[in-house]
Amino acid sequence: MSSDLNPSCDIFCAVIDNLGDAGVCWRLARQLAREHGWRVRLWIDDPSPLEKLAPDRQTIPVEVQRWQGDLPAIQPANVVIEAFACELPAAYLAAMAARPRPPVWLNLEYLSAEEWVAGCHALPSPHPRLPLTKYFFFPGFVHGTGGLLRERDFATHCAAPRAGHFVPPVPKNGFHEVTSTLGEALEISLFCYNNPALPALLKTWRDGKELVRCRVADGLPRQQVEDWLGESFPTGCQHLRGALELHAQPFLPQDGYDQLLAASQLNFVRGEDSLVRAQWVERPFVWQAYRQVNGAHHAKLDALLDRYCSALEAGTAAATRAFWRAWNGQGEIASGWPAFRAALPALKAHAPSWARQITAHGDLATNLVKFCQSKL
Ligand code: TRH
Repeated sequence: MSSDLNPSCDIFCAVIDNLGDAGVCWRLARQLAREHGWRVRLWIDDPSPLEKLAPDRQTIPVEVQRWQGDLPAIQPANVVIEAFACELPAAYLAAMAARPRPPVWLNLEYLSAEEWVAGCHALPSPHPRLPLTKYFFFPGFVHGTGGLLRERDFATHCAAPRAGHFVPPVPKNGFHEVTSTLGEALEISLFCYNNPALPALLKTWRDGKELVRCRVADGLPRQQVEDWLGESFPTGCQHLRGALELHAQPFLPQDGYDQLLAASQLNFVRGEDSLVRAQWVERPFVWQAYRQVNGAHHAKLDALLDRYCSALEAGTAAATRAFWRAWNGQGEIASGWPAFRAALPALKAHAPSWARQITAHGDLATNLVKFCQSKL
């Protein structure tokens, strides 16, 4: 049994269909190891997303193990984190129950701003058969939740972009460097799921009076822009259509993506982890929630809007709600753009106090360490 000061920790992660499961688990593992001295093993069924999220992960003191089916007979850690209810291997669960002092067992939940989250955070759930108790650990924006993932050195690593991480894409395959004559551009980053509102938004920017420079993330965003362009748009390529300059951005490591967000004036983000990062860089942002079949993502969207807009002037709040909802399939995006564009200076001014407000009750890793220390 290691000392309680630097416990061992097993994090289990099942990669569903995007990058966030691996993105969140890697970020948590890295922070527990680097900032809290925990001895962390990350058990992940598909480690491939880590290749691009964290190419430097060999330099981080986290042991990454491929998890497929049952694990070999191993000694469970002092702390076991089951990410997003991924179901622990049966043999591992039995080994947990066989320990003289069972591990602290947490289920790391998905992020939501909804009111009910604080009431469910840290609730115990006794195992029906085994002498084990699982605790629900909910990230969140308010006191009484587990807080949000944020590294201690966030401000420094974001302030000084490291060479090679975020650089404007160099035109490739003979694509000429495009330059526009409209002067200063509105710098936008685009990271989204398939979004029916995107073509209308691209058209609005193309036909507008202001130059918009949009850095398009690889994957679904780039494919949708390529469809809209009607011609190839490979990574590193740039196209100019009217007032819209489109850059096919290479996928960046997580720290590099933070720097892209910080270098932009408006960030379109999605899911969970990029949503949080967009708030740390203190820029206006638009969130596309991960679509849920029963439409539950609309409640998540409105819950975050309620909190985020509560301190905003009425016109800014209304423009933000209308545009975010249109981006999530509720309303017409083109008509929402002018008011939202006009609200950007107010949203930029709001961003620092919002970031302070949502970090006021501690970061997720530190809150998790404190919770576990109270149980070890
Ligand atoms: O990829 P996502 O849609 O992940 C989603 C969510 O996590 C969602 O909650 C979950 O239910 C679903 O997966 C299964 O969005 P998210 O959460 O923003 O994760 C993307 C990660 O990719 C994040 O860590 C940021 C990172 N990223 C980079 O590191 N570099 C890049 O260039 C880009 C565009 C993203």
